[in-house]
Amino acid sequence: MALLPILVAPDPRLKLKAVPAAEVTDEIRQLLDDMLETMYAAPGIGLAAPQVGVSKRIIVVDISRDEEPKAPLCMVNPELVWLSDEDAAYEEGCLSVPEHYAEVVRPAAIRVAYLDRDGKKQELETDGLLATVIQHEMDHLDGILFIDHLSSLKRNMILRKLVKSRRQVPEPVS
Ligand code: K1U
Ligand code: ZN
Repeated sequence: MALLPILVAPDPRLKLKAVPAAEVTDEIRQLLDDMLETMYAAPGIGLAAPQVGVSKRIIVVDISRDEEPKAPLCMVNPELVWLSDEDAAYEEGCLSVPEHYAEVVRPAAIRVAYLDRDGKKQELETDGLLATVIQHEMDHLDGILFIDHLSSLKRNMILRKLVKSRRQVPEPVS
């Protein structure tokens, strides 16, 4: 297993539309394991492959609490097949937009079709935080960050702060 570096906005690789995985191979299973390890270490409750520089339609999610057993979800080529008419607002964060949080409104419940780590077709209907995190991660697959759901004023303020804080970190000596 390996910890993967997480890209930070405004990295242009975060704005690309990811391509479907042709099939679930051992290489994809290794990527899923590395993404889970990276997500738990961050710590986070979700991670999409584009955040670690891999432009493939793959996400991992685990919203279990520290005191609960781990409940990792691995989704390859996820597709939203139903969205509720009702909306819900959650305070969202993102490992690629560190130290910034904002309320985002999304459909409250979803049904998502995907391939599991064995390449088997699955469907999951869910709501609450899990529905929010899956939609947030699926947005990453289309190059969309949670700040793209905010006003351009708020988004640009956050992006300027991220650029400024990156300038203050010394470059690693190579
Ligand atoms: O960067 C990401 O896509 C992961 C992101 C997922 C997310 C969080 C909240 C709402 C929508 C999507 C995170 O995990 S940010 C970190 C976080 O929320 C968290 C970290 C540790 C414990 C609990 C939450
Ligand atoms: Zn994110």
